[in-house]
Amino acid sequence: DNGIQRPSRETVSFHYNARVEGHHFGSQHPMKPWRLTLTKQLVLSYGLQYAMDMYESRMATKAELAAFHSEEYLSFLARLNPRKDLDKDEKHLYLGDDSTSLDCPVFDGMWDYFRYYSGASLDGARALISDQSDIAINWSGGLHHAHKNKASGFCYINDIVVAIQQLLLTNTRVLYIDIDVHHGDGVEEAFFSTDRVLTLSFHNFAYGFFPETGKIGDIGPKDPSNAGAHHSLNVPLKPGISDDQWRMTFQQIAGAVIDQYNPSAVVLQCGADSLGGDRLGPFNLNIKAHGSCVEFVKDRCFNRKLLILGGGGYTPRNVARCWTHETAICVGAHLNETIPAHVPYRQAFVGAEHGDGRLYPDFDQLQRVIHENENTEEYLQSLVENIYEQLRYIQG
Ligand code: ZLV
Ligand code: CA
Ligand code: ZN
Repeated sequence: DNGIQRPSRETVSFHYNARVEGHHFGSQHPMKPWRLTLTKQLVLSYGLQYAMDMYESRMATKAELAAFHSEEYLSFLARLNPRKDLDKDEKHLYLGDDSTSLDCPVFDGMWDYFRYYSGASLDGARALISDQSDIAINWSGGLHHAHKNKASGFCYINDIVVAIQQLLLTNTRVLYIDIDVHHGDGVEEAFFSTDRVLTLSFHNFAYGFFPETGKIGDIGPKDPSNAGAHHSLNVPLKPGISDDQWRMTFQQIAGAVIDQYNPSAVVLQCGADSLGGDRLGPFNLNIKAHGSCVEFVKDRCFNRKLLILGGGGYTPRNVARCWTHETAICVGAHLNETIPAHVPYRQAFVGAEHGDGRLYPDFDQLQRVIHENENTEEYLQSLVENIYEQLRYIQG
């Protein structure tokens, strides 16, 4: 014992504005902002609001978003509404061609929706910078595919990039970790040429699986004199990864990256589409395995600022379970396995197919589609060794 005392607990702040909830991408679209209603209700029913500072987030301004996005693109988004006849070229330029623009439809109130989820990430980043908070949470954010000039994969505004830009005002190095089942391509691209942000994405990689980028050898600019060389790291996993394999791979890699890069702030995107039973993702993870990443990063990042964001997640009851569990990890609480009787929408969590009113149902026993595990121990070990090799070029 060296006599140095650990302050008893970190201050956790929760950034949310319920006005994100009422927005709809369309009835056939997998992205349901309603999952945020369910998450909020579950967090409140467990009483977690008494263990955190709760902030009603404000809308980000256009000027704040212009730190990353172009003025032209933002003006286009601000003018969009479903009753407007769109110029075909402009639509193609900003929302993609006719097949991809189904991913990013035009819907009512979209500009407000973008500014609310981005405002919450910015508020979180500022609470960390001003030392009002040690761990800031925004489950409505984490929209990692948006580019400077273009919407992509359900993401129009990249709240992660603007939040990281904020953190860079007072932090020399920011580490971005992304456990959404999709590759965090927009964030990687935004910080491709700098060594002040290291991006690390774990994702499913397969031909035909969106966005089809993020191979193990994709480590940043090829030109070694570019500061960003070696500062993009990717862990391409295969369908069906087990809880134990995930924990091992994540801890070996994230642990080594944190130690080597030594950031003063970490942003963790917690996309819940890496859970078993997700409508889009082919992984088999249970909630506690997903949450083990938050636990691990929180422990390793004692004395560093931590921004926790949402992301994908297409089976709303499991998204709510997952992010409630992860909120509890942040505040250091243990939650009862039985979901409180008084939670609104409790029926979403009951019934044999919906997890019997439990917080931690065993997805292997619930899933209708079981994704066979294609990850061998040899394959995963080769990924870990490959990353260790890359880390020799990183200076902390
Ligand atoms: O979770 O989409 O595969 C962060 C995130 O990472 C594609 N999109 C695109 C490329 C051409 N295709 C097909 C376009 C389909 C448009 C509608 C769906 C509709 C119903 C059910 C599933 C999808 C869908 N779209 C599944 N995967 C896609 C991906 C985009 C995935 C974005 C993940 C976002 C929030
Ligand atoms: Ca990812
Ligand atoms: Zn995703």
